[in-house]
Amino acid sequence: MKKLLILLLFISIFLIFFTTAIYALNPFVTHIYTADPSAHVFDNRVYVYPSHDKDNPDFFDMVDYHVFSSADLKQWVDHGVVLHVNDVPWASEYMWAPDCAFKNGTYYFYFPAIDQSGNFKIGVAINEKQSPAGPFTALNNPIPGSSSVDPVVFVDDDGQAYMFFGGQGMGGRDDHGPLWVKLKDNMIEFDGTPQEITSGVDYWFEACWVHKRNGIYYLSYSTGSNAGTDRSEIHYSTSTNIAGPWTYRGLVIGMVSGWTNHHSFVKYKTDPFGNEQWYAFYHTSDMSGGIMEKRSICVDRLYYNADGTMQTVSQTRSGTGTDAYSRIKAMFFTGQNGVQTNEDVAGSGDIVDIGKQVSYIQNGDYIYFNNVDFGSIGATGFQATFASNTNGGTLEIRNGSQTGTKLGELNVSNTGSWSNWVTTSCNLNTRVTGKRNIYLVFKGGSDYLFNLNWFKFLRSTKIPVGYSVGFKSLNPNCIDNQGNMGQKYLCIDTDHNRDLCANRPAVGGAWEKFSVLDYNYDNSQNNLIELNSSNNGKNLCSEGFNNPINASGGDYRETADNEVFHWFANSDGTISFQNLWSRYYLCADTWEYGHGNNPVKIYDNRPGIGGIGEKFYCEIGDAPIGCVVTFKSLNPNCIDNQGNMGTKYLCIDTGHNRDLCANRPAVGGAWEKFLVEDAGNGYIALKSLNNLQYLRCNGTTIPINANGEFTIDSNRERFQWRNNGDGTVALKNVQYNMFLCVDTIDKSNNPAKVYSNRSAVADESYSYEKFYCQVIGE
Ligand code: FUB
Repeated sequence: MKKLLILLLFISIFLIFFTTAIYALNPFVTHIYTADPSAHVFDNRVYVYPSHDKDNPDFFDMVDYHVFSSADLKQWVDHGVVLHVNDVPWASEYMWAPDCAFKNGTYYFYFPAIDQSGNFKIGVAINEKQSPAGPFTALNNPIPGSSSVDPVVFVDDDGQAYMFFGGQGMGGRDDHGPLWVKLKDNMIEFDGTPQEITSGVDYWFEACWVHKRNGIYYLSYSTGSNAGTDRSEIHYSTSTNIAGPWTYRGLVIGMVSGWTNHHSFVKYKTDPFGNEQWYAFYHTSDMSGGIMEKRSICVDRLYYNADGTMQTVSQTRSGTGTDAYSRIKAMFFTGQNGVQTNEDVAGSGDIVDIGKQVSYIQNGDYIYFNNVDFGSIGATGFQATFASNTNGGTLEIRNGSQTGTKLGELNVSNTGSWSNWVTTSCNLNTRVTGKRNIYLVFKGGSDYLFNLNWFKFLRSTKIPVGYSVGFKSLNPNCIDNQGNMGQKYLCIDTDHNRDLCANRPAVGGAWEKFSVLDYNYDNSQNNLIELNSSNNGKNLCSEGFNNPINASGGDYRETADNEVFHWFANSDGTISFQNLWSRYYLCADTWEYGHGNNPVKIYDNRPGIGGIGEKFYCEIGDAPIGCVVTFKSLNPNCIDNQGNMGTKYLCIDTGHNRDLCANRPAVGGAWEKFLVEDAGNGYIALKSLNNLQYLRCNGTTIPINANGEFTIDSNRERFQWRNNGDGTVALKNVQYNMFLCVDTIDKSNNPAKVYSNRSAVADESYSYEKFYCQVIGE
């Protein structure tokens, strides 16, 4: 048994490390062509089951399927080929849009293909090992009675599964509507004869998707050319009964760059307010320059109106966010000035060799990428792959705009030809953290300068000496002094004995700040540091095996007797610490060690979370400078200018007096957009994109937005951005030394003001108001 467990562990590790990691940016799969994404949440991850378009297709002659999964919709794993036509006894070709369903402890993979007699049928392949990532074993025969394409399987709340399928194009009949049928409990047979939906599905062509929300069934589908458009759109209908009748509702996803359109919708996790988050998966032909049979899958947010109707999906390039540390294919910029992307990538070098290159770059041109996520440890380097047959030029990396702060520059020289690709790196001038809009600005002579294939940032392996940081353990089994288990923040409260892993509202919030001191005062070349608590001015020490960090009533060593830690930057953006003297790793107590609610200890080489040392997520409070953001107050008692109470968005309408916390349909919606500007010395200013005025507070009694008291640039007010460590931020006005907050009921319906240390939000322990800041993509 033990051997079996070890084998399974080894296989799991193998699967984790030997699958391809890819990152979001639309399209979010760029190493192969993919289409027709069916997304589902299984085991708290999102799994996507797409078609696999060929690099050199002959119409849609696809032969196999890959599966992709992600826990954050940013970082994706390609689980490889999960089913090939050669392994399907009855199929001969055309492996089209698939889907997957879970029932009876088994994952069922449904796919259409052309059988030996040249007709489309729908097949089932099974994974009985409880793995939604496949691989799947095909049954010997297609589902009896099946025909046509695009099967989707919807399992209702009562466990009954239904298949919707069909298409008017190849494999279907010109005049028919979507087909649907119950599946037997065995999930591999129809329970009856498929029925046709004949009304309420206007413009239907193919590509059904069925989902349910608040008791309403949604049937969405591609229109082909039936809606009179050049290319397919996704429309939808609703019903209170899975059997219909269906009511046509209209457009939900507009045309994409190829003729086909095929999609799915999925609910995944909630935002910090507990609101559901819905996502739309679809495909475009952007990467192939519009070739119909070479498509790539994308994901964007999906929003509903209050009456349950769906808003049209905004198709963005930034998708769910771009990871700074993966290869970002240059052609997928958010926007550009001057460049072209009409040449396929070809040649030799370390390149992403499908899709287009950024070419015909001239002096002064630029491309930019919104919402690039650098995480909290940040980047200190940049890398790019380019080719040039001229004298090259310079690639400037700028923050927020084409004239924003220069973060670094890469000198690009002649590589011998326009298709001889060379990869080069440079250091950044500063550590770049948080989410940024990144501009790549090209400078040089009068020739074309160079072609760009991909770039990425290099994660800092240096410790953030001089920064004030907080640490959150990734260990989910940490027990705090209240006996609560979960991921906790590191803190060292002298008043308690078991606070190392508590969520203590210590100095400035839910997490304790430590100043990172360089042990050898040599710019941390050796990665040795001391951590000085901003709470009590003491240094973190651990005292060796089995002794808690903070035992014996404040038995801290004074700064003169510091403990020194070795900082390890893990490749996944976390860090681990090793005590230089004892050689033990810092870790938080875990349940399985059975120490009965013990405080944090130092263990010797304990296989903590994901390795030898325990992993900590290091948080550097940092504003997303250059990004456009919105703020929603977590204060449930905010009253707007209509007298309505609830959590509200921040806005500064000069036309009204009490709009700071109103849900005002301002620029672009119910919320106001602010540009985060760098105001120097680590401070920011917030500029409203509504009226181009700066957010100002004017002290304790004057409301933010009274009497048009806004002034521009020279009088902008500076705020300190504060990362609360729980997904929220607070804003401190540094002129008045007070936190921004919106009015509460106990303040007699006044407009928003800046109060000092006010117990705003329901939780009275906070002395500042929390805002949920959303960084807007494009
Ligand atoms: O991928 C092949 C076909 O293209 C699908 O089955 C259709 O829905 C269309 O997307």
